[in-house]
Amino acid sequence: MRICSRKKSDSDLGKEAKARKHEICRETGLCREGDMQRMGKGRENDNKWWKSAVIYQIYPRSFADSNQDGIGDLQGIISKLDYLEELGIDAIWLSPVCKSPQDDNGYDISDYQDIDPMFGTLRDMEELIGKAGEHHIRIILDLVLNHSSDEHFWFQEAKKSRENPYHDYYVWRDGTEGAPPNGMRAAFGGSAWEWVPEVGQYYFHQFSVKQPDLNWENPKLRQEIYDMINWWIQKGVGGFRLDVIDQIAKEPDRQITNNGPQLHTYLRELSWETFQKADLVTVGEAWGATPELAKLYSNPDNSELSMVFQFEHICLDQIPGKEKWDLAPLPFRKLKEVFARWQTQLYNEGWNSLFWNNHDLPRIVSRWGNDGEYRTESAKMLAILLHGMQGTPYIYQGEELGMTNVRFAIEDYRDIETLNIYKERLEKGYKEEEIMRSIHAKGRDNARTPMQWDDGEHAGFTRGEPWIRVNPNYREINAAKQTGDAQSVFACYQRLIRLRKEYPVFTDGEFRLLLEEDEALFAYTRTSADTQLLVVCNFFGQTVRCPLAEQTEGMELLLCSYAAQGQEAVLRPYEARMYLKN
Ligand code: TEU
Ligand code: CA
Repeated sequence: MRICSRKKSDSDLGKEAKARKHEICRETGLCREGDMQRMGKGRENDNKWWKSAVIYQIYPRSFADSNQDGIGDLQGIISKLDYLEELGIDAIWLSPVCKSPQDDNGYDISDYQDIDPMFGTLRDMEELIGKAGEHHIRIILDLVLNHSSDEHFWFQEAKKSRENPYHDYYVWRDGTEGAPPNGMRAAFGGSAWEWVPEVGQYYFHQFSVKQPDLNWENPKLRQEIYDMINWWIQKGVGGFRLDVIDQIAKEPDRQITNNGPQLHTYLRELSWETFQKADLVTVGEAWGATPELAKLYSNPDNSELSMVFQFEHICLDQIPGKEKWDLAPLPFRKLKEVFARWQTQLYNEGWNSLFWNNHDLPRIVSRWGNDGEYRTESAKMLAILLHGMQGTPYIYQGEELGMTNVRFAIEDYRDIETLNIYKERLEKGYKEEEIMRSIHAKGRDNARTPMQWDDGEHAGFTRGEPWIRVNPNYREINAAKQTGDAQSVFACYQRLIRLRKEYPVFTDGEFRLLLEEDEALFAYTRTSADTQLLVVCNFFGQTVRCPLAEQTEGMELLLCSYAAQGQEAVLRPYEARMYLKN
């Protein structure tokens, strides 16, 4: 059989024997309980490397193009390792590079154990892991385990007949054409059910129709996944990001998508069979996480994951019952409340991830900052605010330069979600300007325009025709202009990364929110033993009085978002200051 017989080393075979033994244990339910008890004892995560690490996310197709076909690739990343080492990051999270028809830019995988030719070969991946290691950088892969591509061998088989051994790898329901099992909708628009006449059934897909959901209830499917992950661990990767992990335990009959009842049982088994065998970082994408749930996911006993990406600070402006495209003002006081709650609740009981951006989100400087007059100051302010908190910070490519959103015409967008929503909303009668306003504010392509390396053609990303247009502001905003400049956004990120290595208070200090009621300032302290960090940020475009002037007396000013020194008693527009008492 294709999947089982190839690409396996001798040591994999030993693991398989062990895995088969586990399979029997799982069926009897005996040994797993013992495993769980053993795992529940320690605080294995207390001194992990990833607690003081900073992780950089690369969206490979938009990072650097080595062969001038207009699409970024693995050799392109290898050519930029010096830049990343200069920035100081510890690990790279790579968005998916496995074989894929690219319906959703690689989040639709057709072979988990091969690289898409668009990005290079398996040899290139091995070279990247090795060379990154020489730069003290680990490689974190993106595991898409909720669904595969419909072009995956498993699905090709699964849709042949109900008796096919792979049929049960996916989620099927009987029905008649035109009458889906229920009214569930897919995240990218349309029904979540797709009819396959050959088998007389519908398959379930939470994302595009080319992303059929995998059936985690099937132990055979789970075992295939563990074998695949262990194969990557043996290649020397530093960890994994787990795509929409809170959706794997879906129960469509009860209309449950995320946080299904079996979720944490699956995660503990997954972790036990794979991640716990090595010293890895694992981060699950969990849109539906609350601090309570995050404590389960990131329990210090290491039974599940290192941490999750939660989105409460991102979804603040989401109107209940509406879509993300329905724009509403950003609530500043709520932002403080949400960060403070996560910082406080996970202290000693879990671990936070810290991020403003990823490949699905608009650029933070265009959202909470000011991407015009105060672009540099506000980009630095947002960096200082986030990197002073407890957790593992993530930087999304270009964030370290203060890259901004774009305002393209619809023809220039490439993202499946954007194109679908444009069509859907036009049909529903929305005005074109209104739809475009939403896309400009929230569209995922804001994050996906090519990395701005220099002021040459296509920003130095490619000499070919880029797969998506470059942001026209690249002559002003680019890496070449910032790397040698001590006042740049880049230099600020570089400094923040170094500070985290230098002072343990960044990793372990206890968080306390100050000036809770203030309408313009976000301020907090981090305290451990005899060290205290104090961060104060003006989130708006007006100069305000700083009520903390007394408290900062005698403290060392570590970092400020302005080049020129200001007055102690006031904060200029988007001014952030970070102080230390040692
Ligand atoms: O995203 C999950 C997800 O639900 C949203 O981020 C989604 O992309 C959209 O913004 C909802 O409005 C993950 C990946 O990060 C994303 O790129 C993939 O498209 C998606 O899963 C499917 O794999
Ligand atoms: Ca290329």
